[in-house]
Amino acid sequence: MSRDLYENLADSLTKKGVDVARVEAAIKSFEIETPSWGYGNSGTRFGVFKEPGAARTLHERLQDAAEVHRVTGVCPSVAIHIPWDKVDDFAAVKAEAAALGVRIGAVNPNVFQDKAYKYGSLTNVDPAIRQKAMDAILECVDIMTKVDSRILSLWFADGSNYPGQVDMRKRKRWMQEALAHIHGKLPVGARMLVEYKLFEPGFYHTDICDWGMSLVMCQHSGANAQVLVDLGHHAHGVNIEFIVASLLDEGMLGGFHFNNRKSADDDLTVGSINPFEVFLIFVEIVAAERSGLIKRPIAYMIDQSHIVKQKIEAMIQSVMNIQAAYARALLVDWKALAHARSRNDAVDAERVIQDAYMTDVRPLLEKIRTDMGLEPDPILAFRNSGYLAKIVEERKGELKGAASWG
Ligand code: PSV
Ligand code: MN
Repeated sequence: MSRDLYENLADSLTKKGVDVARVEAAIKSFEIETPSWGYGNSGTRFGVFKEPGAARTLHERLQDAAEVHRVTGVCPSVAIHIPWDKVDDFAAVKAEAAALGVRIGAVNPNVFQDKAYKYGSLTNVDPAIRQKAMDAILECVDIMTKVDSRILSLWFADGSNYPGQVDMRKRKRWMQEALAHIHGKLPVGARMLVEYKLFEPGFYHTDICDWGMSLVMCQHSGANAQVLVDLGHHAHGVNIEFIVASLLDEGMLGGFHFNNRKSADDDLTVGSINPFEVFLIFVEIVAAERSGLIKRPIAYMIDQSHIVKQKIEAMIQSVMNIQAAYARALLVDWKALAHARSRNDAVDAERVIQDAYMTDVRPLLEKIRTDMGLEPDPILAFRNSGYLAKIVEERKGELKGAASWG
């Protein structure tokens, strides 16, 4: 890192009235959760593509997550997906994670892969299958207690493909009754986050298709239910930052699944296609923070399974992109923005936003990492560590009973 670049940046930011020490402290305490399923082999609808060294078990997935945390310093928690990460002894998993320097974050019940769920889980027309899904989710609630997780993260593939195929209103009732029941079983201090997705695998309708439906479900459930925004789950052109602002205003933004879409639910690296959108989302979050609107921590989680990029590198790159977006949002000149808005001066308002967005925050982030005892470039730190060569060597062959995406 060039110290000069940092000094110049800090100088010019201070001149603009930015409290650089505060910005640095905010970035240092900003944590991002990585997903266990991002470290194992995954695929497209057309097949699973195996990557040398890809994690085969929860144990190996935790090791990889710990490596991401080691080089970034800001990823101390790992989301798990059940049954992909199902093991016999979750108390041991908690201890193992702690020994690796991480902890278990959100628990995600998978009620979409078992053949029984072909026509839905909690909204299946068959009460026995609805019960099966309920049992699977309550098992996850149990696991939360064992691993000390505070978040149950819910996504449902439930939907239909043809007009007339299902009774949509009945299914809405089944879903809201089930979610309210689950809410009642949450461990003390825990929250459930309800994710929406506009389509896939249902192409005619999805039971929880958008943030409005998620919000309705949360409102029917109770005080510990909030909406989860997955950046990949919107139609083209949807203004996600407005959704974020609205949910923040309602106190209903629970968390994110970060990724980037180009065409559909592509799982691309967050900020790879539209970094400006990620920045604008953080502008809304920082604005809400400044207004004291955020009463419960927002869960910042990545939801990406990479095939084209090396999985661990892609995860590190995602973390860096999120940090950069947040750092830039912290540089917005709020006074100037308020002034421009009060005069209906759209040109000046946009200039304020652009000014923050165009700032090269890399020297700032590098300096922060150095302060934290890290290498300034986490990707290079990973590449130079020899970790990848080691896991490629160690993880040869399939493991019996190792569940995964593929
Ligand atoms: C569904 O597309 C989703 O976004 C949900 O969050 C799942 O849990 C995750 O992806 C699994 O890949
Ligand atoms: Mn998701």
